[in-house]
Amino acid sequence: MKRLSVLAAGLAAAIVLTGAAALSGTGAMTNMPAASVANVTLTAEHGSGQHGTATLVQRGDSVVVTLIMSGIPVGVAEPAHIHPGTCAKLNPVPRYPLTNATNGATTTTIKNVKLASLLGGKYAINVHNAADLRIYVACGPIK
Ligand SMILES: [Cu+2]
Repeated sequence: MKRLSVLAAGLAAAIVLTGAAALSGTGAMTNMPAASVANVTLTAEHGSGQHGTATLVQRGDSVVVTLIMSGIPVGVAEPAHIHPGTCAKLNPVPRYPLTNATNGATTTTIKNVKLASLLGGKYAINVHNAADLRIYVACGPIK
């Protein structure tokens, strides 16, 4: 059911975007609004078996990040952040902390940030082992 609801949310976002483009009255690429939704796939690292998705949505001056993970041990909350860099070469200093990741959805509102500034492969979302922060258990690039 979780996967279905994620698909439904993505579909709803696509419909909203399509509607916004239609209402803008122009199809010219140069006049297209900046992307307001970004989807990130987090894959397991270091054999953690943990993976997930993140959805970043621009809401006014804030970006709302919804992180949905699976494979995290029951009752464990793992630190998660947006870091500069790529998953292959991550700057260890977080740029934006996220709400700790659990099995299920966690949501963070990052104030005063434009989604566009996070796009283009300059940042990645990572999740850390709760007992040893140096161990990354999952990572996904923000494209
Ligand atoms: Cu981190």
